[in-house]
Parts: sequence; C-alpha cells; structure tokens
Amino acid sequence: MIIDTLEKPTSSAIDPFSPDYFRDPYPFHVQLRDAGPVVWLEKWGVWAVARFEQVQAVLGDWRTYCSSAGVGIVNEKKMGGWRKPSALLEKDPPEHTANRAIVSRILSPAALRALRATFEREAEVLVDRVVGAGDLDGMADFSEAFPMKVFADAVGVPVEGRHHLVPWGNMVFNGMGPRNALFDRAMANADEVTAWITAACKRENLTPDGLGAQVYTHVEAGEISADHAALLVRSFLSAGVDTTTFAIGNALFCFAMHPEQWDVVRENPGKVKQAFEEIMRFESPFQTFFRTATCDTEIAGTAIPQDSKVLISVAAANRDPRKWCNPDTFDIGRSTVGHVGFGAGIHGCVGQMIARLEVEVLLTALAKRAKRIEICGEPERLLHNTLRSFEKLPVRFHA
Ligand code: OVV
Repeated sequence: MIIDTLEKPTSSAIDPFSPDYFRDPYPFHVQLRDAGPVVWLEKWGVWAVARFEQVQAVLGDWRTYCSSAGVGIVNEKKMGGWRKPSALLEKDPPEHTANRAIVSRILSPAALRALRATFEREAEVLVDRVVGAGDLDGMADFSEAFPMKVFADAVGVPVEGRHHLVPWGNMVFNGMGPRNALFDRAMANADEVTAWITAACKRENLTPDGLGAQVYTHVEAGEISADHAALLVRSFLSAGVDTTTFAIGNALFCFAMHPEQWDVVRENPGKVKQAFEEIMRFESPFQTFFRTATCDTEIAGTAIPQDSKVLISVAAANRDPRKWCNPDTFDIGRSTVGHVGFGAGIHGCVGQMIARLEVEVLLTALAKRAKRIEICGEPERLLHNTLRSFEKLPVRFHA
C-alpha cells in the first residue's frame, strides 16, 4: 500500500489582482486564511500564504523561497523582467548581503539623525500650508508632497523632472503583478520615465552630499562599479516614494475614521510612533509580493514543487486572528510587535527607519496643528497590483 503523507492541495478561485479584491481585500483575506495554510490560486497558477505563521516562515527561509526569480508573479529567471533586476529586492545571498550592507549603513539610525531637523522644518512648512486651507486632496497635496520633497532631497536627485518618480513607482509596483490593465497602463510612458530615472541615478546628477552620493563612495573605494552604484541608487527611488506616500495616505484615512484616536495622539504626540506601527499593521501599504521555490518543498504537508511562485499576503498576515486579538480593530494602543508591514527576514525593509522618521515627523507636526482630519468627499480607492491606498482622498484639516 502506498501511503500518501501529503495533503491534497486546497484550491481557490479568488483573484488577488481583481478590482473587487483591491477595493476590499479583507473578506478575501479571511477566505484565503481559512482555506488552509497554503492555497492554490486557480486563476494564476500560483500558491498563496495568508496566515501569519506561514507568511513569517516563508519570509524567514530565503534558501527555499528565493527572491532572485523576481518578487512579482512572473518568474524573471525564466521569462525575463521589464527592468534590470534590483540589486537588493531581487537578489539572494551572497550578492544581496553585500549590497544590503552598503545601503543599510547609509540608512542607519545614526545617519538618519542628521536628517531629522530638515524633515521637521519641511513638515512645519507643509502642515502650515494645509491646515485651515479648506478642501484638499490628501494624497497629492499632503501624502505625496512630503516624500517627494524630503526624501527626494535626501537622496539628492535633481529637482527638475521629479514628477517622474510617481509614474516610476507605479511601474515598479504595478509591474510586480500580472499583465493586466493596471500593468499596461503603468508602462504606457515607460521609455521616458526610465530615461529620467536612469539619468537621476548617475553620480554627476546627484547632489554631492546626499544618500545617493554616499553609494558612490564605494565606487571610489574600488568596491563596486559606477553602474552598480547607479543600480543601488535606483532602489532608493523605486522603494522610497510610493510606499511612504501611501502609508501617509492610509494614516490620514485611519485617523479621519477614528477621531478619538487622533485626539489621543494630539494630547500625547509621543504616541505617533506607536500609532504608525498600527497603521502599518492595519492598512499595510505593501500588500502582496512573491517568492519562488528553489526546490521541491512543502508547506504544512502540501507539496510545493520547485519553481512554484508563492504569493505572500503580508496584509492578510497582519490581520490573522490566529495571531492578533480583534485584528480588524484599529487600535493605536495595542502591541504591534511582529507585524510584517515592512516584511521580515533578510529582505525586511532596509528603509524602514527613514520611512518611520518621515511619517513620525509629519504626523507630529500635524497633530500639533490639526484638531480634526475630515474626509470631505468620496475617497477614490487606488486600484493597484501591489500597494493599497487612495488615488484621491478629499480631506479638510481643521485648525
Ligand atoms: C522594496 C522595494 C520595492 C520596489 C523596488 C525595490 C525595492 C528595488 O530595490 O528596486
């Protein structure tokens, strides 16, 4: 008798790249988590993990679940990608380790202390402009405006043409999804956008004292080539704008919907940092990415063949009731320890300290000035293959 110890795979018709899913992913997350520790997604022929335990396990095992075949749905080792692979995001050790060490040092807490005063000044300027200014778009006028100023300045990219950073982020993150309408729309102006980004990453176009220029000190030291340095600078521009923009937008929405928690923050701005962690858990800007199995393996008894793509829903893990009490309650007083909004493992967000700094400084300035954040129109949900936020967020900041 043959004893089959492997489970029959659970399969699901859920499409995590459909407008319904983007508008309200949470009921689908419940279904995916409840279907089992790992689920076969029929529509795309990929596996998905949505429970906290398996998400953490997959992210913690880079040998079995690699990044070098791309972290989108396409196996870039087999099919090729639309851009040169990132030297961080789409690499495994040992290459990843060396590249990450360079960027990690540039973004260390000590290095970021030097940026705080400038960020604070710019936060005051922006908050001054928006509080009491009537109806605004909380995305363009606030959430995007801040990283586009302070982060782009910190990296040291030219002021001229900075608007290209937004469509570039759109390409990078929608480009992780399948070839759907969102993918095609994001790539519509790819040549022009890519040309600007490529130029912006070059040493001669960066300010001499920014984060970007610091990558080039490793060229002068003979450790890496100038092309490689440019590729590392590109990671700043790919990963650092949309993610923080959308996190700030999600923060505005959470506080507008929960004014009593905004009051808590206003009375005690020291709580902003903790509140941001809850925003990252509750409305993770980065919802979904992939790993690729490097060998035949299994998850909780289900066979996962080599080269399988595995969708990781960090957003679902962040609301898994197996891990969190009342996960669908936004509560800035809860413990958020272990949330995977910044990922986990060797690829855990290398920019998380600068992201935290930006959001902390901006929300602190806002908390001192705005009594209430009012949604004054119909928010327009962002339909996006990877990220969750708003296209438009009509908002009024009351003095
Ligand atoms: C985390 C992240 C997202 C998007 C792009 C990159 C990284 C990159 O390194 O290019």
